[in-house]
Amino acid sequence: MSDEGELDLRSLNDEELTQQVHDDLYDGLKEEVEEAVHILLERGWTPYKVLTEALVEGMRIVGIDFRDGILFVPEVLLAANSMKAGMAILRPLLAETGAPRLGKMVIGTVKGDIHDIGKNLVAMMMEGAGFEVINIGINNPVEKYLDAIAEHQPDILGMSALLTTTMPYMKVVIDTLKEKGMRDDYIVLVGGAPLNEEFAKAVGADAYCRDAAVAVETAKDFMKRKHNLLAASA
Ligand code: B12
Repeated sequence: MSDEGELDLRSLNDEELTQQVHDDLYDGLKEEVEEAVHILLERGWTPYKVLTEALVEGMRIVGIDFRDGILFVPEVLLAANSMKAGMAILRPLLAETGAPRLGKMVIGTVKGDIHDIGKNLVAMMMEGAGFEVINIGINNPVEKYLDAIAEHQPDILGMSALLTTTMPYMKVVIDTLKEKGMRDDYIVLVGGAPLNEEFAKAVGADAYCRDAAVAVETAKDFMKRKHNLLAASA
């Protein structure tokens, strides 16, 4: 929709409004996306439903047209900023569970890679599930991961990569952990669109997670195992 912003978003039903969010995200209309997120929440949508059905689905469509050469970097940047604005509204709501802390995670995108939407989404969902998350941002060389691990002593290390050229860097980080005899002290989860399970296994990660919901389930699983092991050895 490229009209003069005259469209009254409140007059749309849920389905039309969701469609409109996809269009507004595509067009990089940050304020419209923010308004629609507020309206969907007011209508009783859960933050998770808004996140997945309105925002993530919208970004998926952007991804297809980027791949096909219909959208270019500047447009995708605007879309990404709109997505982030929507996520910023949802973040405190998702984190508001009051659940007891399940564990601690350090998460960051690897060196050479500046994609951070998926990583931030995982961070948000993990917080929402009760994990303490230290998000170390994008373009992280191995030293940054090591510093964060030393400082925060997490249970889980999460690495994100969206490029086939940057995903091998995960192995550099894991190999460094091995060299230092620290690999088994952490649960290493990896994610990003070009990865898969075989890759995760090949680089020595504990698991590949295809999305944020799987990341939460996988993290909980591993934490349960860790506690059982600790209990057994006590
Ligand atoms: C948005 C975007 C950008 C934005 C990034 C903005 C930002 N702040 O993130 C901008 C415009 C900057 C960008 C730049 C580039 N991009 Co780009 N980008 C995308 C796009 C369209 C969407 C990515 C996204 O945000 N998806 C939405 C989120 C929610 O999904 P997600 O990232 O996959 O994350 C989920 C899971 O993967 C998983 N997950 C992710 N991380 C982690 C981490 C852990 C620990 C776990 C457990 C799970 C997990 O959970 C997440 C949530 O469910 C993708 C297309 C695509 N299909 O992925 C291309 C894409 C990744 N980009 C691509 C390219 C080529 C580039 C550029 C090289 C373009 C250029 N010519 O400059 C640059 C590289 C910049 C760099 N050095 O990093 C290619 C990569 C191709 C390849 N095979 O390597 C893609 C696939 C597009 C394409 N088909 O051509 N890009």
